[in-house]
Amino acid sequence: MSKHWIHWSLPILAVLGTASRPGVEPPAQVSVRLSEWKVELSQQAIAAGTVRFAITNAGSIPHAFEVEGHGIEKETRTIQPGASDTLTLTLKPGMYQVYCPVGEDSHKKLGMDSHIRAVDANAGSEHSGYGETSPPGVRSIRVTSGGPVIQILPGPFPFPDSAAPILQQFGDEREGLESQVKNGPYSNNVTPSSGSFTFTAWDKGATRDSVDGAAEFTTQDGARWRLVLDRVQTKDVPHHPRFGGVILGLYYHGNTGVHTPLVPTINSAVALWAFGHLYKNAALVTDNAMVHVMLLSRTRRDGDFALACWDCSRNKIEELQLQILPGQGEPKFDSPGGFLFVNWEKSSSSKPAS
Ligand SMILES: [Cu+2]
Repeated sequence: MSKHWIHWSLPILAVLGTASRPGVEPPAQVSVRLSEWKVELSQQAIAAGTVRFAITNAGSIPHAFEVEGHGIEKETRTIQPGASDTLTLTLKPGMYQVYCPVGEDSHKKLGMDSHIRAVDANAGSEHSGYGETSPPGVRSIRVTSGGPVIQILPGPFPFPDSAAPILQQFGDEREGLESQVKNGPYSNNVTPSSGSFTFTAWDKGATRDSVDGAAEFTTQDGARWRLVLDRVQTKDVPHHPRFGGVILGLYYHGNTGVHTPLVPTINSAVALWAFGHLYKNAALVTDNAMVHVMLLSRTRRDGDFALACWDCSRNKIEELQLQILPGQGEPKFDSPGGFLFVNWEKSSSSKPAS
């Protein structure tokens, strides 16, 4: 970084030397490229003073750009895919956070988060009161199932009109998703089930996240299933770009433009994809089951457990969802729709002891 900064600082000092002649030199410019799910800057440091951010949305869904720090909190309007905008600010020396504010920070949590240093060029050194941001500590959550248990069977998505405009933004993925509108896993077609699910997940950043836990449940045909979680999936999953790792606290789905809109807008305490070992009536089915787990704001109502809201983000976070799909290239499960989807409607979470 510092080598990069030194290269960069020389033209900046030259600019400042002539800044007394107004109109001669343009403000220092930083190019910003937004995409799913990152914010890329042409440089991580710049001379303090007037800075013009030239922002391009190179992604496939709308984004925006916000600069925050030292009393500044300014953002662009929403920038459509392929469009550009600018933001000109006067930055005091110090560290600023730069991120995408779309989706109540869900884009930020998915990785659209960076920073830039404004450097006091006159001080002639890098020591102007900023420091490296310290890495966030390990965070973890323990989730225990509770309340009514239901199995969700394939059926139509109950909010097709709300999802339709969001689906327009999904490009290549749209066709696959549209077939799920008519017959997919987010349906009102539910049947009572029984069982339990307990797990612990650790958010250690990037590729080191981990998970430990097991579930047992009975499906509507009387089969007894057991799932033992093995490891966190850290690579992209179809329809879930950059959904690797354990994500604690995320507002997404529905109208947020983050992940499939064929799930109502929700707030989650934890979301993860993992691999697991799956057994049916004590016989191994696969060691590569693809597992999606969320503890989220309640999407289903008591009684018939129909999906009750398109925006469920303000409901109590107590619905535990477990979805299990066959591993890549493996046959569908012997279950309706070929998948397993079980909810525990009044679950709870806590911080593990260590
Ligand atoms: Cu964004």
